[in-house]
Amino acid sequence: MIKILVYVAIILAVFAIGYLVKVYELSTSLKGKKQHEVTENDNRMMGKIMMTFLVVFFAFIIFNLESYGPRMLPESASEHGVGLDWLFNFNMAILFFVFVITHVVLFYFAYKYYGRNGNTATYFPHNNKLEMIWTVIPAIVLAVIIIFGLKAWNKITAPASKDAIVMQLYSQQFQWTARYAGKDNLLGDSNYKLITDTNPLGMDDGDRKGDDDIIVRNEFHIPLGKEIEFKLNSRDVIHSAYLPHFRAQMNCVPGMTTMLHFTPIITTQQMRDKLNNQKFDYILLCNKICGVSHYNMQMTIIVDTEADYNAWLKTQKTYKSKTTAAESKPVAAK
Ligand SMILES: [Cu+2]
Repeated sequence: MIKILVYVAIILAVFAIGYLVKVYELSTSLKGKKQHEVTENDNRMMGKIMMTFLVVFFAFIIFNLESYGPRMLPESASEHGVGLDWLFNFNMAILFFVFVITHVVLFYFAYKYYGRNGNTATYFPHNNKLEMIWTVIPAIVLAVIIIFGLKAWNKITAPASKDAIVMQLYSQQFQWTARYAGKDNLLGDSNYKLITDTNPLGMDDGDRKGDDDIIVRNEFHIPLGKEIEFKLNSRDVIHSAYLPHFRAQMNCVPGMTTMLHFTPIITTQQMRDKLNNQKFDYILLCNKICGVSHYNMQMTIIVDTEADYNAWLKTQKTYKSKTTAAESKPVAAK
């Protein structure tokens, strides 16, 4: 009911303003003034409005920075992410600098040099020096940004080091499965044709490399300070593995293997202490709208110290031990 009343009030207010404008126009025509003549007073008023806008606009920006700044991601938990954050801040600093200067000048000049009767604008069609300045300076700044960007990009997309821990992240509507390559650090072969209810990754039982693989759902652990190489696959549509705290993202494309790698530098517990939030967890998200439950396609990541990681890994069953246990029930897993 209140909503309807508010709408009615807004509509009536619009009508009222319309009528006021009409009354004003009639009164000016009665006074014998030209209806659309712009007077010096009007220009001065416009100048003041421009100045007011400048102040309100920057107050609004500061308010937004204050209220939404704390919602930004915490410091990077991966090695390369530190450099990426630096690059991001470097770009933002340049943008903010230019943004503030251009806007202050634009609105302040509109206020200071409002149209005065009898004043004419200076005819200023061309100035080589000025054009040189506004071409060369942005060109240099852009070149610096691009060089820094390319350097970071080349580092991130370079092949992972040979001793990186190999893992697979397998995406499907709407969940993630993680597979560790195990002791041999080699992922066993898999084939989508072998997928069944009990073999959701389509593991090839004939490939011995897969025997020591470890498959986990819901959450996976990675060790601090060790490079992890993720091989990404998809069972159905395009998904995207997004690990915001590690500043990493890569598409998972059906029929091909994509890759990303990073080195975690802050454990889950350290990050919880830093953020003063003991419920904090790193997260793997899907960042491609892949269907109705896309929003809930996520997996928890735990960054452990190496000792904790090894202890956790020991509690996990290998693919071989799981399958043999399933085949010959009472026999204990190897
Ligand atoms: Cu998805």
